[in-house]
Amino acid sequence: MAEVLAKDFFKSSGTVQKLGVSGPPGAGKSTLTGRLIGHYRSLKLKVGVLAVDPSSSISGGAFLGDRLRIMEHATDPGVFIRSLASRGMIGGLTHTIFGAIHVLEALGCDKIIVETVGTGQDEVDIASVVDTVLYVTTPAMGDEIQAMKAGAMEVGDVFVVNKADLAGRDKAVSDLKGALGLGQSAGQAPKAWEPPVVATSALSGEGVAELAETLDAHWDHLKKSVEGRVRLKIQHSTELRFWVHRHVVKNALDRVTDKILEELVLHKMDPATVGRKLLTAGKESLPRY
Ligand SMILES: Nc1nc2c(ncn2[C@@H]2O[C@H](COP(=O)(O)OP(=O)(O)O)[C@@H](O)[C@H]2O)c(=O)[nH]1
Ligand SMILES: [Mg+2]
Repeated sequence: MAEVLAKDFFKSSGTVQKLGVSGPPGAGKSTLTGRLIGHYRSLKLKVGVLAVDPSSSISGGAFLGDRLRIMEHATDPGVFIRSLASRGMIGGLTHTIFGAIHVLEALGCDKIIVETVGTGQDEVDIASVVDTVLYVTTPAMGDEIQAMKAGAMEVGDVFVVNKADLAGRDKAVSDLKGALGLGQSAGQAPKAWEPPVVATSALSGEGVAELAETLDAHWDHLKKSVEGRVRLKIQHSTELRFWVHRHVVKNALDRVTDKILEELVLHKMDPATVGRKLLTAGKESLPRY
């Protein structure tokens, strides 16, 4: 049943822009997401929002705050919000994220925003889920920019210096531009899309309209170049990988019997041999109970 539905939902996939909002905790991702929702709603666009919950209790408090900021749009019939627990999946992105995106696509959302906790490898993973990655930082995060992992630099399509109402905004913007420029080695052909840096104050709304324009420009760029198709293929291959991983692992592990475990204990077999049999051979070749 779920798969029949999923097949239907998938039909609308890939037609609207999926935005990923990434960056360190506290940068203002949720506040900015709330602003973007407001901006798109003022244009009468339908917006889908996925918040990937950090499942750890440490960030639980922060998430409650997130909820409030995004939830002020929860009663708007043009906004669909869903939060997903990350359940310790690699990079914090849950395997249900693609399914949730396809539902939002099928509901006719014009923009889909995915907010993730931008720690560790997250920045890299969000890039295989969405079309446009926003990397949010702040003037107070100067050191963060210095130390920013090459991964985040490469993955961001649009960089945001949020909290532009705070001191140090211009320096942060130029530092970030400098750091982005450094990433491009001499002699390399200029990229078709140079990641712009936009200053915003999610608190006041300043810069949000400009940010939205920049995001639209990136979507135009994707549609007009091969890059859009390249990204869709990355997304589909990631979704496929999640699906196959889940099903193959489950099928194989469902066939582990106590008899097999006994044989491992007695050293009649070794884990690699059993593993290979679980993946390749039918049940017949494995001891059963
Ligand atoms: N001064 C200032 N504070 C902001 C701005 N945007 C967000 N904040 C505050 O920064 C804190 C973290 O914001 P939040 O959106 O939860 O960050 P997230 O962890 O990246 O989602 C909150 O207290 C916000 O009110 C901004 O543009 N200016
Ligand atoms: Mg947040």
